[in-house]
Amino acid sequence: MIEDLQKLEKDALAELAAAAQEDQILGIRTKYLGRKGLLTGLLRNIAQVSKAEKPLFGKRCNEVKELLHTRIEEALQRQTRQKKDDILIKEKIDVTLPGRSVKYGRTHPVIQIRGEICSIFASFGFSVVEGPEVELDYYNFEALNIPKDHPARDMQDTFYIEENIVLRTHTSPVQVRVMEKVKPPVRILSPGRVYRRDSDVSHTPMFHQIEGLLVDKGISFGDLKGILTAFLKKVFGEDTTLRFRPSFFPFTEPSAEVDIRCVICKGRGCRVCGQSGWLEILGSGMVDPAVFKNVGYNSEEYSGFAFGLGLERIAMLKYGISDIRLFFENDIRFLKQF
Ligand code: 2NL
Repeated sequence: MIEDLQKLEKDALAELAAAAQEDQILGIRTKYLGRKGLLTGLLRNIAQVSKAEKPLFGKRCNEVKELLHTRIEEALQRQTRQKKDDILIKEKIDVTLPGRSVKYGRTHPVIQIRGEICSIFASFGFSVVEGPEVELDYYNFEALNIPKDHPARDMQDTFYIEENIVLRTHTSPVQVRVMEKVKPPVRILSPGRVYRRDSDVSHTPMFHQIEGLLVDKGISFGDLKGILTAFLKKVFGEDTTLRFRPSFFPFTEPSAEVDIRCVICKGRGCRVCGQSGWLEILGSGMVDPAVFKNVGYNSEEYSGFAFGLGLERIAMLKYGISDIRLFFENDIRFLKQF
């Protein structure tokens, strides 16, 4: 019996030394120390041991039980520690690695120009107003004295939603809506997206426009020249030379295009100005009495001027960009430069 006990102890310790997994260790515990385990079985058979040997056998049994119990607990603790170490090695965080940098966006060049122009006119006392991009034919054309047979109203030039609903081709309808609601004096600026069926290096189907309108008693063409000259000198520099050239718009009379001396060649003639030495910047004029009549203003009492310009064109001239489509490709390498 004593020999059996000795063998049991040796076997158990050898099995424990070879056990790597938690369930293997738990299996050894059940096998030897469990209620139906081998050591428990030996103790149950103590009756077969001679009287003289009984005390020694009992003592040895308890010693073996103690020893196995302690060794099994140790093995389990080692196992738990090993599991934690494995996780730490696998999911190690290197705190010395450099952080991931945040990529900053920036304001689109067209929107930068819009901000500049709005602040200049704000300093002249103009307020900024916005309105719908999907507009009634009446506000986009009819109220602005654009006749039914005007080429701008053709399907080739305008996006039609329905027979009487269009994508606005300019932001003038915003100003008509304001004049319908408020009496003069009016001093407003209307920036926004406009849409025309056109597409090449200098035209996109959508572009940004700013229009301005000033209506009061006694406003003359001299006021138009004074305000637009002050404005263009602020955008392109105080030494900018201007030219007011007679033109035609259905909603202004008289009308004038405003050109500046070419910023690229200083007037000598180049590819950008088409050898003319001048750059077309904006269209303008004194509001036509027909438009005043449509909004219920008395053109005997009030007069005013209006103007409109394309923001992409201004940004192209200011930054020397030759293809308008670059503004809308969302290429970060292009946008980062402004
Ligand atoms: C251009 C020319 C212009 C206007 C816009 C306007 C608005 C009202 C009444 C009269 Cl409500 N006129 N706007 C006037 C002259 C020219 O724009 O070449 N735009 C890109």
